[in-house]
Amino acid sequence: MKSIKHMWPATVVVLGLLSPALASIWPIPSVYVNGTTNTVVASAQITAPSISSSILSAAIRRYNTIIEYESFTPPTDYNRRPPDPEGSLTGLTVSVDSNDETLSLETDESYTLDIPTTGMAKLKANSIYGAMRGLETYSQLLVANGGYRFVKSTPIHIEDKPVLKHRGLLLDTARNYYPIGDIMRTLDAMSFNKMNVFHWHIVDAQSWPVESKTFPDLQNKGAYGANMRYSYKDVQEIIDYAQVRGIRVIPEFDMPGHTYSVGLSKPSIMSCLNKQPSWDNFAAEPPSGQLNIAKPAASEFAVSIVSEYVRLFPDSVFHLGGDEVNRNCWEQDPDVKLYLEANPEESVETLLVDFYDKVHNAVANLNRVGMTWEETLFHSNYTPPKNTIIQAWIDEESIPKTVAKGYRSIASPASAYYLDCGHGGWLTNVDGGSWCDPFKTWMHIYNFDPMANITSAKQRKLVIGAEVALWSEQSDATVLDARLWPRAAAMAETSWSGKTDAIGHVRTTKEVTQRLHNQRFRMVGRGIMAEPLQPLWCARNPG
Ligand code: CP6
Repeated sequence: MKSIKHMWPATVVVLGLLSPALASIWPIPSVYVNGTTNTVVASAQITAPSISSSILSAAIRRYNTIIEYESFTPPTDYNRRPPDPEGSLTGLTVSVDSNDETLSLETDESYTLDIPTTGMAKLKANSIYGAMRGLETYSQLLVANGGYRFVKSTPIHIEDKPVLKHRGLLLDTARNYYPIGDIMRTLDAMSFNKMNVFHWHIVDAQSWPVESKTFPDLQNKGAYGANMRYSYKDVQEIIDYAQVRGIRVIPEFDMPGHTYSVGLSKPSIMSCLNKQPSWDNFAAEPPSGQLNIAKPAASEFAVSIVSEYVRLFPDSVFHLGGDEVNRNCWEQDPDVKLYLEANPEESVETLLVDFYDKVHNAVANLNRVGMTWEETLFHSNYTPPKNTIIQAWIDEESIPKTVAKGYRSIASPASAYYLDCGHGGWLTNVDGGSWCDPFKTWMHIYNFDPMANITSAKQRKLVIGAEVALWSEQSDATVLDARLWPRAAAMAETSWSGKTDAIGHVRTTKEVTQRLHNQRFRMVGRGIMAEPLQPLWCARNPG
């Protein structure tokens, strides 16, 4: 990059140190250079003369609508005299190097945005998805005050790109059902925060809401009810809705544990189905039930599930679950016992390794990359293929441990990123205050560093992402927005912008509070029922 100082004689500031009145962009861009003019918005209209991507055109229409209807005054500006109107903005032109619509882990999301004191703003990106991120930033720069709309402190030069490539949100739609409209609103909110992966924990022990063409009874018997189902068409709509927002959908079919709902239609391939009341000797949660790993039909079933759903979900990553298996369930199973008597060289451990191997091979043979919870790597004798993405959740140290083994890691420590653990004493009589406190404040989330305790540059590169998780034992659509937002936005910023600013200063929650609160108000204005962080008074009287 050319010298910023040379190109921009006006004040050169790192945004992280700016007063929130100047700009309220969330997540904060990596390079932000500004002047001192207050540009009035004559037109904010976005145009893209040479763009052929229908996905980017749709994004431009969407942002034109947001911009047209949004008249957002950050609460931090309420008590401020409107700036003197000076320059005049006449719109934004967007250009991209490529109209390729492929969306993957490797997608380049960088962009540059220039807003002059007078004239047309310019947004440039390598990919259409980078352009989308820039559109979001542009929309956030427009503020209303005193009857005008402004972009304050122009000229503005922004160069931006994410620190982590995978900035995800897990939603569990099996413990409780979420209508697709609520999922779509969640995707909207993710795009407002530049998040790019919807990890759809679509099935679990308690229900199987998604249609299966191979085994229709999975859904017929496994969904909670006729109006609590996801058809192929619903899934397709979610995937399309996500893609036009630059969001990948990674499906998770959690196996061999967490599968009681499979037993409703396929009891013959199950172990320890519905052991009541001693379910806790057999499973992490009631109702108990795991695929019977001694039966070839069980792994064949698992492989059929992978083959079916890679066709429905186009993303190159497919999540196989693999977490929280209960050995006792298999040790007590009569079929497993018979099998092991006949095959004394085998054990529950070898059967489990075999199972993992079959599903991971199926994923590889279908040209997908496997993703799995950390137990597959750490709590079994299995060696996953080297390209497997390991989602670390049990312990914060699991992330450094994963990358030390040479695997790519997604940071989802329960201690920081589980928005609703389900371990608040809801079934197990565990009193609150365990290692998994069910409520984390946005500050706790913001303070967590996915790179903590990883010093080697090579290993830091293997931390490719971070994910917050909303497990739904105690959530459904009635509480969705407030459980997620703005807490998920805290991780959205640390995963996009990193923990430090351009001069190496670690951002503190104190410095970012007002800006996050402004983002919360922006989200509310856009239809997301995010929680307040503080009394409105504090936002109006920052300091
Ligand atoms: N369901 C599934 C869950 C959890 C996991 N997998 C979970 C475990 C512990 C806590 C929260 C959630 N409810 N399928 C673990 C990945 Cl504290």
